[in-house]
Amino acid sequence: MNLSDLNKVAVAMTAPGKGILAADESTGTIKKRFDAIMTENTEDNRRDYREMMFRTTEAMKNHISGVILYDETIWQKAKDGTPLVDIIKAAGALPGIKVDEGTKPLPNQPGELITIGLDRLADRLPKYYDAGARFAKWRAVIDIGKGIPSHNAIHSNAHALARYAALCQAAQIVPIVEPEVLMDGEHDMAQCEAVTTWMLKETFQELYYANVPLEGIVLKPNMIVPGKKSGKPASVEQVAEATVRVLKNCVPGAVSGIAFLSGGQSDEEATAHLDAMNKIGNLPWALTFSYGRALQAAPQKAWAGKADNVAAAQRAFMHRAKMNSLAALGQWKADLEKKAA
Ligand code: 5MM
Repeated sequence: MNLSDLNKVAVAMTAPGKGILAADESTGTIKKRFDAIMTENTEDNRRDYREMMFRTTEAMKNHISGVILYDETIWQKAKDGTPLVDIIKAAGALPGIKVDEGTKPLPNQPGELITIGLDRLADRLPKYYDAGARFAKWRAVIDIGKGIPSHNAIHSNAHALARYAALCQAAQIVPIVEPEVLMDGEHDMAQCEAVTTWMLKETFQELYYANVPLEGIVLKPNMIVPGKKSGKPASVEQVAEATVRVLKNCVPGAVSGIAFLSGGQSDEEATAHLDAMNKIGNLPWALTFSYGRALQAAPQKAWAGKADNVAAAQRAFMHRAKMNSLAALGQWKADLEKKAA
């Protein structure tokens, strides 16, 4: 492992004013997104949709540091035969790859999941590196509910994240470590804070046991928000303060950068929360975005599966990328949203 080169990639992924486009929806997840815009989930439609974003040159060049791809996409070619990976690279962004193979029920733990995909990972990583991937992603999913999460779910998922991270670094690929505490459910903000703290502490302990140098990873955490069904909304400032508090308590300063998931927040909420955290400032890590839904909901709606709508969809993608880029600098203002509408 060349740690200095890994660190350069991790720093580039969280460069000032830039963030990551999470376009790694598995075929089942993208189907749900396409169903919502009444678009058939075909290989060509998936390619056309993603090509539309990757060819939004100004957004990719100025606001996007890297793109997380699904296995199908990393091998896919654009309509004119150019590999999609080459389009991403030409825009100055880094290609990345989701390497987990989804989740399975965790044995003896009703309602809890374990992320799978470690078995052949050491063989798969060099192929992704050769295809252009310079970073990878593995997502652990922790649900809050009656009697859960269990220690077993927290520990098993943290252990898998650490094993994945060590394998990636050995293959000269920067691991995005994503321990996601879901915002579905009735729990309040204090429960989200307690469980996220537990999961992050366990994850960094396991990364330490696995000898993973933190200068060569990017952390992708959830923000501290109340459960969607809690009925207790939180202000932007409350979310920002709680999230920064948890990160300060759990994340060593050696970590190269932090890129949040959006987790089902509205587009504007995800932007406002990131901006408020960066306005607090004086933190040891760069704080940016690695959004899936909060970057793509607007362009998906504008595109609606129609070639005639590509320009409108690109404008929508450009707008969200720019807003989140400003938020990553702590320079976003709510009235910028209205101006673009
Ligand atoms: C883009 O969605 C990713 C893949 O999801 P599936 O494996 O379920 O198909 C997902 O891992 C995503 O990268 C993160 O959760 C962040 O996305 P959001 O939408 O929460 O910002």
